[in-house]
Amino acid sequence: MKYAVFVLLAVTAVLSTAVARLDDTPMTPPPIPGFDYSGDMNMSYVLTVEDVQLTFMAALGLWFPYPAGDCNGDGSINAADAGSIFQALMDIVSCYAPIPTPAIPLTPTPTPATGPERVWLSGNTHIGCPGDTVMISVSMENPQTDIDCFGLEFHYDSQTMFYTGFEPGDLDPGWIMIDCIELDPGRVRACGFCIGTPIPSGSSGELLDLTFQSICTDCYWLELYPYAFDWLVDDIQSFYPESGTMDVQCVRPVHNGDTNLDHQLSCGDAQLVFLHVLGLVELNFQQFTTGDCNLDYALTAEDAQLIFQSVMGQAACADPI
Ligand SMILES: [Ca+2]
Ligand SMILES: [Ca+2]
Ligand SMILES: [Ca+2]
Ligand SMILES: [Ca+2]
Repeated sequence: MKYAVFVLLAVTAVLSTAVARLDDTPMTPPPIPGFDYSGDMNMSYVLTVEDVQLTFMAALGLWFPYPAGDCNGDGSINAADAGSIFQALMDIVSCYAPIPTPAIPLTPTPTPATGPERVWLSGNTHIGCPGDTVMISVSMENPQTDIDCFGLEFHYDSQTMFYTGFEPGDLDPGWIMIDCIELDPGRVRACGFCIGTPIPSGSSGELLDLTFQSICTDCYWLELYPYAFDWLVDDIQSFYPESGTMDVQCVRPVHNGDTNLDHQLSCGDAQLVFLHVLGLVELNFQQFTTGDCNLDYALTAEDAQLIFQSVMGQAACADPI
């Protein structure tokens, strides 16, 4: 009995110490002033995907409910705020309040040097014929870092193609939110986050599969167009962004003789081929393939002659017009 009383007293003492500690320690560290309703949940003076992730976690009770995360300004933090911050990242909406201006201007993050952790463009990097679908993948290698939150931008020449859509790649860890949007012509921004199950360090594979449509009507065969990655943020901010070039390869050539692309066959087409053979006129890849009337993958005086004869009804190009 004496022993039981002692245990009870000891338990009471431990409990009251714990309660006293709880009273001394605030549940939420005080927020930095000025960030309320701005969406900048980690109070870093910039909006990145981590702000969405932390707000989502706050809505689930897994993170401090700082008023910074109350993007829609309705006095509470829930998944809708996370959605609004995500849309703010995509330039679709703005949060209730702007992010405060830092007292000391932020220093721009230098582009990371080459390293084992990197992001690059994989797969087919040919732009193709006008109207063709161009499918490319954003690949990633993360030997050292778990990834549960990322943002990046893909920059390309908007004269060659336009963005049509995306799918998560084979590295998909079960994204809670993921999206890609063309912010400006030639600038696609991608954002995604998950909670609890990151892409584990030591992975290598495709982060995103992007789809474009070629509009490269004035492109020349094998002409090179540069692309670059930019705005690598959150878990991939120290990753090396590999830039490169895409080339033009039209895999659906039509050898119908219509070298000037006016949808009819005339002496002008034969003349254009002849001028090219003489080195007086440069032709783009589409003109080159249509001019190759005899389908020998070369543009010669023979093509000019054959086109001329086709106009006169005495011959025919490999493809009908
Ligand atoms: Ca932030
Ligand atoms: Ca809210
Ligand atoms: Ca023509
Ligand atoms: Ca030819």
